[in-house]
Amino acid sequence: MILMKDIIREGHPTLRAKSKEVQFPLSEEDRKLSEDLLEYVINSQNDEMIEKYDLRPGVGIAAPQVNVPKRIFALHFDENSGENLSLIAINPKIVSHSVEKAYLSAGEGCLSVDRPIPGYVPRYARVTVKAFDIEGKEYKMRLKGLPAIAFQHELDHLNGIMFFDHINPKNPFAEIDNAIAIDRASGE
Ligand code: 4LI
Ligand code: NI
Repeated sequence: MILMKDIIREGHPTLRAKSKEVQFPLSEEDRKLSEDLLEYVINSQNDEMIEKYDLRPGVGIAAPQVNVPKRIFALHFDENSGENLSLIAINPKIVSHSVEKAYLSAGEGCLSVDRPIPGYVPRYARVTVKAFDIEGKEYKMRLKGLPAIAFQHELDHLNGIMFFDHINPKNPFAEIDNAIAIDRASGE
């Protein structure tokens, strides 16, 4: 299982690398990695598991964060977050997006960043995405709210981009044109 000690932090070069496409059928290793990533986000939202293994909560984690530069990430939102979505995304892409933007009014956090970095992170408010699951089946879905934000945050990891790269350095809380603020962790 993935623990906090397995997660690389800001400054590690893998977080700035462009991750490689994954080939199908998935190797046993890639399958295990995919399942471990999803298991981490599920466990990280469970109070007993947090306490027992000293996990930091997250809704998303990407393979490069465990020092594997492959295009895989996992997202998990349970009912309490107002969403119900659990996915492994392999070779993911955004096929279309809204003109409207969105940002978390509380800012973004990242399992690979140990300090709070204040500021708005502009994202697309709605995205239509495509990815492959572990069986190699392609799926397509439309996301909004926190899932849309998290998908873009994790996709950025596969391209060596960190959330704070998007923060306005002059004024981290500068108004973002044509954007909606997401206040609750669930969005809307
Ligand atoms: C406990 C159990 C307040 C501060 C509000 C916690 C279950 C921040 C928000 C959670 C913030 C769960 C989250 C992300 C933010 C802040 C991620 C709590 C886990 C809220 C997820 C990837 C950015 C995603 C909304 C600096 C590790 N997650 N909060 N940002 N939650 N969580 N991100 N922002 N301010 N990061 O962090 O998984 S996109 Cl579900
Ligand atoms: Ni992150």
